[in-house]
Amino acid sequence: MPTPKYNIASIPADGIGIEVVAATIKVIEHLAQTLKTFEIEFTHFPWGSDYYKKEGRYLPDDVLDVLRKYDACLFGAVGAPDIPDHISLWGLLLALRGPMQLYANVRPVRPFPGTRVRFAESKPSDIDWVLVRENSEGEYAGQGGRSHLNQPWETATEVAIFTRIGIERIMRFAFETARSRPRKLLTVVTKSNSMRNGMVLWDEIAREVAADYPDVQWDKMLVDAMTVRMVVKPESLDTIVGTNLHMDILSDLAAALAGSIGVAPSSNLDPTRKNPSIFEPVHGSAFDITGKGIANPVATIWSAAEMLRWVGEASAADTLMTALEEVCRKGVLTPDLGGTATTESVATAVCKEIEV
Ligand code: GGG
Repeated sequence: MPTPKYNIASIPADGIGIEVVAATIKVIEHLAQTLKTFEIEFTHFPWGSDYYKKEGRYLPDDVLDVLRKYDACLFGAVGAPDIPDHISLWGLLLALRGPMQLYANVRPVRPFPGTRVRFAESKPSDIDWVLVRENSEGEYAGQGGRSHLNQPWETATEVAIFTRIGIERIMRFAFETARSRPRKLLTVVTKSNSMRNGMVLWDEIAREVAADYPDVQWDKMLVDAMTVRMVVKPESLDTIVGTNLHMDILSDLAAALAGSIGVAPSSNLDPTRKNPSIFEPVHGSAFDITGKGIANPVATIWSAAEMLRWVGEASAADTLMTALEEVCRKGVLTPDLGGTATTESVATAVCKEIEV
């Protein structure tokens, strides 16, 4: 059998995204050279805030055709101090997630070696969650506008769009995810007491889809109550699904509770596989530490392991995760985790550990 080869689009973009993607590519190339069970080639794309300043746009017009030639994308982070966040986010990341229908954003959360759970009463074993974020519609539908500018009655609307097809596909994805895990537990997060249209549709579709998964035990929570449950009863949760905005917020809380956002990975998946999925750390561009060489590469390396799993290299992904965890267990940690290691030294240590 010929050795499989994967072509990956690399979009480091901004700030520490550039540093952690470079470190991750070094690790993945080393993994491929060591294992010799697959080949991988990264093609670099310069899209980000510097490109925007030169070209007046974050992405070229043919970006979707370009990216569809690749098996997957590895993304860094978006955001620059001199560009409003809504311009950079909508110009780059959201301009890819929506049109490519990367509707399932999967964010596993568990304490990683070198981190400690943040709530005094929690044990590390209490947190082992998979957060499933609806990634294509809802509060991020981009609908709304401003009128009566600079008048006392100036008005802004931000319209959340929820479709039956959009809710049903993420709900099925979440039930499948819950079914694949040992505890087969799913919590559906909404806000259907005050949001009486879209959120009620979420509740109705959750009940309909649940009928097809009698082996999955599920419940539903209002998002406000969910924040309390994540802190005081973390062991009662396993797989969690919710809207784009709710899960954006809850996944930051989850990462902080488990230890650090510096180790939190994410996968933006098109489960139909018509478009290349995008793998990226949950964290942003962190320009306060950009250029210092101390950004934590763990979240991006873990995201790249999920990318390998997605393209069909589960065994290589396991090898990488074992090496990554061992490096952190041995105390090779960046300053956000209380260590003195650099981005580069963590990557070098993971490369060495892969050879063990
Ligand atoms: N690597 C992820 C990243 O750059 N995130 C920037 C951000 O602000 N994302 C918001 C979102 O995912 O909704």
